[in-house]
Amino acid sequence: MILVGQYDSPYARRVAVSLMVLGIPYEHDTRSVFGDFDSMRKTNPLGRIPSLVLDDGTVLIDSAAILDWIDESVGPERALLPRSGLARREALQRIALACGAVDKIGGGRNYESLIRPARYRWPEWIARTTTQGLGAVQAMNALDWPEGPLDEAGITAGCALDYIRVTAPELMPDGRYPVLDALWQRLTARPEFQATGFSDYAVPRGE
Ligand SMILES: N[C@@H](CCC(=O)N[C@@H](CS)C(=O)NCC(=O)O)C(=O)O
Repeated sequence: MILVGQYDSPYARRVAVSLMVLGIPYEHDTRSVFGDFDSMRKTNPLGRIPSLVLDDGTVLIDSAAILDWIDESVGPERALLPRSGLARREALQRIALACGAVDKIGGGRNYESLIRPARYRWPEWIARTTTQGLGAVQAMNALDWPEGPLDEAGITAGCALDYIRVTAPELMPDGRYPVLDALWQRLTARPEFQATGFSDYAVPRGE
């Protein structure tokens, strides 16, 4: 199978880390969602990442749908998301906060302030999406993140935190969110995170 999407996308990265945690081998297609837009649209009509191309040629799109397929493939004993009940609800809540923070800080603030040409930028929108993203970060910081085997909530939180810390470091200075500092340190030390690390935010900059 082929995972399409660079690891500076926390959505692509959470799929990559999940595949590694489960020991599922994959090839990595590193086309850029911006630089290879026309080619990317042939894989996913939305022109977004991640996609997962299965061995029979089927293309799965959207990280949640891909992770759902992975969990179903490995069976309930190894699935990374609890099957039902309170544990599932709590995990989904954590995933919603982590993905929501990325949507607002990445797809909102970063795209608006880094990609959109300066003359078209809307400061109020940047402020609003930053407030929303940081609301999710603060809510995550108020939770307990017990140590244990990597599951989908932890993987998604780690990818989101690393994305925010690399692309918008001024939003998460050391010490402001101590629970998340410790969680980020613990998770990014894991081999699956080390193997999918990134330090450059490879999107075109607006004028
Ligand atoms: N809900 C989607 C979100 C995917 C997403 O936002 N991907 C970003 C990269 S992090 C992307 O493709 N952005 C380019 C665009 O939307 O034009 C998922 O979970 O896969």
